[in-house]
Amino acid sequence: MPFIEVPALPEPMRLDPARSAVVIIDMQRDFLEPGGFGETLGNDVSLLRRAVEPCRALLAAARAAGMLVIHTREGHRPDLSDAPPAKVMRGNPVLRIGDMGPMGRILVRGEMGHDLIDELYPEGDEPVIDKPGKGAFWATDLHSLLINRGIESLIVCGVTTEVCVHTTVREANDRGYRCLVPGDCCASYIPEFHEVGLRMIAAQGGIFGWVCESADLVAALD
Ligand code: C5J
Repeated sequence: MPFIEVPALPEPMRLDPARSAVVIIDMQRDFLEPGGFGETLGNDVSLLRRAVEPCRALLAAARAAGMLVIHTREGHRPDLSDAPPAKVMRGNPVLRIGDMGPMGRILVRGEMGHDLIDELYPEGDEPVIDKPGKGAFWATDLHSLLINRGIESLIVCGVTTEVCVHTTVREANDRGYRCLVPGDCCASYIPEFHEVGLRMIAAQGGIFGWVCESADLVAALD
């Protein structure tokens, strides 16, 4: 597929689909379903559902265009040796990371809650990056996986906008990747943070990247 141009802020973005990857951040039960990490922190997890259908449609278009699709999951080793005490002990949640909840141990790899939601489950050999932090580059092999495939632009989707999506976009920007964020493919427990988070990406001439509507991206990939 030749270069595509996507209407975006702060300006239209030109993308080479062969050198671009879709990165879906943390669309896990622990964040989207009742009884998981997100709910233990006092959040209304239903607020994240709005990103599911736009992500599903974008994934279908990206797969049809032959693009690389990568999924991430936030979580920790069962012995929590990669979980900073500052993260485990913060706040006053109903259950802490590692505690047993209705979907297994909270934010622990291999548990039901840690896995991706059925609607956005990886297909074929799509890589899944297990990350202990907020950013998808910290303590993972994502950067080498992208370099080795000649990827220069990322389409970053998922949850939550101002936390793991933002951290990943910032990390990617410093590593030289051009990032496009389809805003409706992201969501937050705090809707105003979602809105401001998207504005922060595209502000100052696109200080972290570009922001678009997923329908425009899907149409460009068609
Ligand atoms: C959070 C995430 N919010 N995936 N993780 O702790 O945004």
